[in-house]
Amino acid sequence: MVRWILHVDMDAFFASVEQVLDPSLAGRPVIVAGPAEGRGVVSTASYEARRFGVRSAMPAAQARRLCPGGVFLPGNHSAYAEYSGRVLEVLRRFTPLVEQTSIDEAYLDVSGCEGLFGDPVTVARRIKREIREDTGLTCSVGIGPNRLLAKMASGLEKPDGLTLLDSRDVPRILWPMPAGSLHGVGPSTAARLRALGLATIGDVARYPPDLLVQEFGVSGKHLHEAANGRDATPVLAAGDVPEAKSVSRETTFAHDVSDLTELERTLLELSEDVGRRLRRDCLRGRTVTIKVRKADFTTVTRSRTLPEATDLTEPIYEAARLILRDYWRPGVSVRLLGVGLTNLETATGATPVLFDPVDRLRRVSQAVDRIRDRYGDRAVTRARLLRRGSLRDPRRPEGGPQE
Ligand code: TTP
Ligand code: MG
Repeated sequence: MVRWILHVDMDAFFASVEQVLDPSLAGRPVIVAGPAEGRGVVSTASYEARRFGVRSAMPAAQARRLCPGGVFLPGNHSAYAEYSGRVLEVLRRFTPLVEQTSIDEAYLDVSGCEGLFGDPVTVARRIKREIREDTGLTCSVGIGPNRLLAKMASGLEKPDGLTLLDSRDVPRILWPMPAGSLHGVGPSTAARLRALGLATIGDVARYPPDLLVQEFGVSGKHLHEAANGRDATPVLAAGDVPEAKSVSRETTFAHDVSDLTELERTLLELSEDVGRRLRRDCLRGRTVTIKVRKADFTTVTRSRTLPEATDLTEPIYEAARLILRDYWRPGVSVRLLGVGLTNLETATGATPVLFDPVDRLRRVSQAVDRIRDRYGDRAVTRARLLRRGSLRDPRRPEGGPQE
């Protein structure tokens, strides 16, 4: 059976919801952003505002300069969550295999839908129509034989697009695009690819895979596959908990460290990385584990279980710090430190509750994650990480538990 995956991504989502809620805003440049006086950033801008050069994650003050006539709104997250839920309801009419990956995107595996709803293009058209009828919003739908091609396709004809990207279109359509536009390639990977002389997706596709693996480890293999338009990741229905998965990060120090403050600062960096990955993958976990490898190579792992599952940096860090303090004695010299989360559950499909303080924290974290995804890890940092100079370079993990 041919596999058909749809990727649905709402157009200018927050701004479009504002335009639906207040029809006088239709057709106008709407910018959802934090306060321009402060250090607010743009969450998103309507396509009318994008014509002025306004983009997500741009400082609000800059957006005001580019688009002085824009309608600036502070954001109404409970409304966005409600509309997100309504879109999801529409999608679930077509198949239970709907995997929501962010507030405004989802993958659907429609391989089995042909008999009921027709071919994937017909399904996509119906989805677009029903979303529009039920919510007033437009979306862009990408269709592909796998998640990757569906995702790349949905971005090709925004807004209100419907694009099919077949494997045989990969050389013609994907290969001329910049390597950084390949899904999963962030700014730092893109920079490393450029350093290897790989500017386009095609350059990556044609580069010897073993050299990519040498440079990027396992992700080199994924890069090679993705650049060639291949991806075997399944679409998971809500509630399909990923089995025995853990998310962990670890680092080997350039010199063994025995200073507790330095170790705690590293724990915070690692907890931040773990939290970011959890939030990106819509996962939460309950058990925090730290791993300490001493200078003599003896390794211990200690765990602590939280009262409830989390994807936030702060509780992960607090638990990790308590475990470390419990273990650490003056004179212990540490070679490697790791933080991991197990006992994971999927947060996929859950409509976020937007009023409690924990969720506020989560929204802040998500905003920071997005800025980092776009501008690199150093774009935003916690005050505590700055206290002792700049962040060090990302270090390679050394053995031990991985995702
Ligand atoms: P996106 O789907 O990336 O952007 P979008 O829906 O606004 O525009 P389009 O898909 O048409 O290009 O993100 C979905 C929502 O997530 C977006 O409406 C607002 C929020 N968001 C942020 O808060 N900060 C960001 O940096 C980005 C990219 C999105
Ligand atoms: Mg979108």
